[in-house]
Amino acid sequence: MADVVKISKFMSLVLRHKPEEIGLALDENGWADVDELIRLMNLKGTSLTRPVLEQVVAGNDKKRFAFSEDGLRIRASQGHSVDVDLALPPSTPPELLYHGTATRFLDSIRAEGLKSGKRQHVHLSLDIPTATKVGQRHGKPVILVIRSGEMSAAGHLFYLSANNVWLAEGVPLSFIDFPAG
Ligand code: HQG
Repeated sequence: MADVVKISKFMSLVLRHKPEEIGLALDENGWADVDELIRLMNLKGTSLTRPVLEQVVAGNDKKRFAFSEDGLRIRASQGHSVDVDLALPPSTPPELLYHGTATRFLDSIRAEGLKSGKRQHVHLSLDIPTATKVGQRHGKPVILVIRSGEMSAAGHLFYLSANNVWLAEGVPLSFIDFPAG
């Protein structure tokens, strides 16, 4: 099992951030050829076969990766820093979404809103427990409430990733509710 987690982490690196690490080509929509991925991962010392890859994709806790319909290509469903166009259609978000962050970022967020930083999008969660886990990765977690319905009505676009993460290009301050105190 540990191997599966290790492979998944390496796949996140190459499919979201550094395909060049193994010499992999991503197309403009972020897809990689499955056989090529397997070949190059093996060349870099990660033993990977199609059945193991299928296990990594199906068993992944956050469903981070998806195969194309014909099963010939694979991509990360969100989280990219490389410039790819996931070609997701804009979707109408629920009235509220949540962003988990760490207290140490609050001053900056209060000054400029949520920025996507190195990634292509700001990631928003459907519920508070998920947002709390996201925030915990950075320090003491704090949950911001995003008035996404209002923001969408004001013309800002939202996208829903294949693994149910809401994505926005940024979140202006006026749509963020900070916790009291
Ligand atoms: C913060 C994981 C200062 C932002 C998760 C966050 C997610 C600002 C950090 C996915 C800021 C960026 C993404 C501003 C935003 N000033 N800090 N103006 N605006 N920030 O890791 O959302 O496990 O790039 O609050 O589950 O934490 O990898 O984004 O704390 O879906 O699949 O800057 O990664 O998924 O951190 O996480 P990140 P994130 P995986």
